Amino acid sequence: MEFEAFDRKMRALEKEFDSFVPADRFLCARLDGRGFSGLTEKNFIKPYDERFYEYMTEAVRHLMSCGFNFIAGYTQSDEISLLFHPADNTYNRKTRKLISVLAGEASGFFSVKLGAPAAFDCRLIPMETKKAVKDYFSWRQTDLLRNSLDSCCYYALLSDGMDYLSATKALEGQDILFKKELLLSYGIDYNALPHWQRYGAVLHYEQIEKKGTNRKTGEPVRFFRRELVLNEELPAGEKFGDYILELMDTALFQA
Ligand SMILES: Nc1nc2c(ncn2[C@@H]2O[C@H](COP(=O)(O)OP(=O)(O)O)[C@@H](O)[C@H]2O)c(=O)[nH]1
Ligand SMILES: [Mg+2]
Repeated sequence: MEFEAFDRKMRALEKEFDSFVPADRFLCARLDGRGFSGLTEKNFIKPYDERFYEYMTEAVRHLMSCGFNFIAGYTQSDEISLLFHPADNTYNRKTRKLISVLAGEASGFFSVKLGAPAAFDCRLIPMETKKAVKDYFSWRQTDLLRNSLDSCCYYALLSDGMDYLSATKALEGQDILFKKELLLSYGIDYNALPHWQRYGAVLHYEQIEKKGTNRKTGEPVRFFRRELVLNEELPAGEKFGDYILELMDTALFQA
């Protein structure tokens, strides 16, 4: 078989199951640390560690600066949700390229920060409506609210000498009030914990006003530059979803 025909045949194999996210869908990517329960146990303070949080927010910054057009990146625990700009058409929205490149960028970046191998998986969430985008982000934040309270209680009990199974049993079926009171008995006021531990953090673009000097005239000038900013004071629940939609509307207006 001549090489061209052979090449075509082999390339067709690679493409057989390629799929593309339609341009009219809103799109999110979610990355999640692979086996981070073990990785954090070994390398970070439990249940929350400022250094881990710093690596995660820096990973979001890296992802938002690596060639895609994202409106916002939300991080909570070991996960990152990225909202694509509706006009972003990188790799023609080919799913395998988006998934592999984003997982690769996050994994490479985090590994360098940690100084040891670390990996992220990635999935895509195509959505038909803005309401779905709002619900998606509210849902991820609710996931954090539930997990963070459990996590704090769990580690309080473990540090009190309880074993894994007894701690899990002690929390089973208990409501929020019980868990908050349990924490208070250990001197931990859950409501006073740093905001990011309970609500996560968002990186998004803002037009920042800068001051400079006109080189020719020497006169002071003002100009705007698009910069990534970190919001660590996020609203909760439905309001968080609304906040993400506001960021999207601002980005669409500026485009
Ligand atoms: N030490 C520490 N662990 C964290 C922090 N944020 C998230 N984690 C841990 O990361 C893990 C994330 O859960 P999950 O993705 O379900 O577990 P995985 O499948 O092992 O990656 C949990 O075990 C969390 O306790 C943090 O700030 N500090
Ligand atoms: Mg994980």
